[in-house]
Amino acid sequence: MKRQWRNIIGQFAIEGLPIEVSSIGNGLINDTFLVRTVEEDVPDYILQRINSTIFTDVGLMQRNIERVTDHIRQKLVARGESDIDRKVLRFIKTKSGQTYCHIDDDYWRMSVYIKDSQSFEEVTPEFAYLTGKAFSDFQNMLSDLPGEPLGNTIPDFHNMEFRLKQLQEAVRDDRAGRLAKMQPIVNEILARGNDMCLAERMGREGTLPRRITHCDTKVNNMLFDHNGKFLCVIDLDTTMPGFVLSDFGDFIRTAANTGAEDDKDLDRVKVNMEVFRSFTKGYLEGSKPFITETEVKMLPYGAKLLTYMQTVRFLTDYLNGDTYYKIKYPEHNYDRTMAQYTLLKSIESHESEMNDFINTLL
Ligand code: GN1
Ligand code: MG
Repeated sequence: MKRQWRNIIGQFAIEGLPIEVSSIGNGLINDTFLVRTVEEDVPDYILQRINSTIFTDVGLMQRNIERVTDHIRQKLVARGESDIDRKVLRFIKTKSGQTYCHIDDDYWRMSVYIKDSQSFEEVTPEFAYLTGKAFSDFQNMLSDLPGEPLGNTIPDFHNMEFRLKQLQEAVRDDRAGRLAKMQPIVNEILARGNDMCLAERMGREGTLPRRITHCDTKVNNMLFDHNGKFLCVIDLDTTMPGFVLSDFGDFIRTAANTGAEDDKDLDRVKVNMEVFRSFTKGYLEGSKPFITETEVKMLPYGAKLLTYMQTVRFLTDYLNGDTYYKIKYPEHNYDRTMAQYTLLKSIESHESEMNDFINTLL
């Protein structure tokens, strides 16, 4: 193992002897590595380089994560759950007691790698139901987090008005000279702007509450065991105050898409209504203790909103010349934009069917 790795890992109070570091996961923001240890009875670890251009207040983010994981752990203990280390992330402190370390220009953190776990890019309807239940349980457990509200890790992160403003600035500046090609889509996107800012208006009027939300409930941010049973939610960076629509919507956007987030074959991209129905059923069963009727009725809107928001964000990044998301090839953000936009139109065409389904559950 390279000296540079030894130096970083050596900052943390891990058990065992690290022998190998390899890339893992496919997040678009941070860099994630698996650190294997030599001993059989000692865990392996996840090491992450935090993208501090995007997460500008690493201390605040780590404090949020610490509070969230401690609280969930306490709840699981109180319930008498078994196998708790596979149901909530456990972060490793540095030898000086910090939740992250800062070396040269990089910020690093480590957590225990959850044994025998796997992640997926899509789920079967059966597992969507269980995931919906487990996921609302995550929100439910956090509904009585004591103390101050969590900090806003990235201000305005899921604020649609702000995201549209960023798109308008990207259009105005046309920094990468890509606007001409995108103008028709830009027009179609902006035409939906007013409708898509409804949640923000309701938030201001006090008719839609802010709760603790994960804000990145992509299906690949969830771990499952080898039988496909939900274990835990990972990637807690953006856990902060938000609307339940965010988390419901991001799950549908990713797990109920018959294609990939960046599919070049747009014929593959559609909303899978069976996954939608199963997840919704599970989600509503688990969210009963806290969710309001207004929130329930707006869940299909949430699926549309998050897909719209992701279209706007990929489009903005494409127009800006790919400054935010990691890309694997030059037109990657173009393909992502088109795939998300296609999914948005599919969700729009199923919206009344989604609403009808919700009404049958109410
Ligand atoms: C990013 O880091 P990752 O890949 O889990 C992004 C999300 C987007 C997602 C799109 C901090 O999540 O908001 O929905 O990509 N995270 C941040 O796949 O911007
Ligand atoms: Mg992730």
